[in-house]
Amino acid sequence: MTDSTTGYVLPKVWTWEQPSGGQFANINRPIAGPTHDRQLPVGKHPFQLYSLATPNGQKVGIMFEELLAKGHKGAEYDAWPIRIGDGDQFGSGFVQANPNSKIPAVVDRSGPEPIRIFESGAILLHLAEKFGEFLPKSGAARAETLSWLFWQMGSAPFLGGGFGHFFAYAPEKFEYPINRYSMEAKRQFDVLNRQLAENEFIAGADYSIADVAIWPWYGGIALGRSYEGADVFLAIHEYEHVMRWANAIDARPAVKRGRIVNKLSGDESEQLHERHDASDFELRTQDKILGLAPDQAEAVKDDAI
Ligand SMILES: N[C@@H](CCC(=O)N[C@@H](CS)C(=O)NCC(=O)O)C(=O)O
Repeated sequence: MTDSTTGYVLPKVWTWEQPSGGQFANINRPIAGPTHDRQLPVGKHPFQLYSLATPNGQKVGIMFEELLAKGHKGAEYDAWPIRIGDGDQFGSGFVQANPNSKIPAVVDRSGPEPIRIFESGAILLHLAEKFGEFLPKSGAARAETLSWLFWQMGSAPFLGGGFGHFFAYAPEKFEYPINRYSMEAKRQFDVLNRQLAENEFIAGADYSIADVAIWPWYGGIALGRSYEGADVFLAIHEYEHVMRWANAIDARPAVKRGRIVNKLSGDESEQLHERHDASDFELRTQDKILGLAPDQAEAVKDDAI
């Protein structure tokens, strides 16, 4: 079947022939599994985080920092960067931690046997249950929190993989998908706006893993940090309750720390490539590392591992 407008011939069976040309096309492939042998590093703390500070990655850095801020010393973690643009997610060690080859992945080494956890929602749930924080124990409040957590897991792919992809990353500006996903993105912002008109936080009166999951995606766009120009394009300022909430979450000290964990781009003072200690936020952001003489900078990096 040939499309009369584009001339595209729809084959009977799809085959993988060449990268599509969009940003990140070189890391996309239609098969799973490892492409190369590479073990993951393991640090000294009970939790090992393998991630990157994308919205999905930020959730977990924020969660660890919130738990530590509450005094849970058992939530100490080492955070290692996974350079998805270089294909680190297809290394054999990472695939063992996450057979889906996507960041974030966590290995919980606090018990007798290491436990792998992948999918950011599952990681937040694991940590919330383990430390008894940011998730009500039972009843309607727990159901509400889990509903919003899973809302995020189901909705954000339309925001990121749909709207964000076609607005920012696709090789051309295609009107049809931009219209389709802008409509859905705005509908989702309206869902949040209505909820936040009645509630201080996403799932009610208390800050929860629903906020931790939703803020990096929706707050990121609201605060103009994701997909340059998307906040204006989607007229996000009209969602006044989302704006109020996005700014309030952004002001939390643990969020300020957690969102820069494994951040490899942007302002150097907001890049913490590896996190092994609370002092790293003060001492080992890239501006600090690069401000040192080269031999001292190497010493700082080596010492961090
Ligand atoms: N549903 C997953 C999505 C994870 C995901 O899509 N991660 C992206 C970065 S935000 C990734 O690792 N992409 C690399 C790739 O697709 O190869 C989660 O929430 O953990």
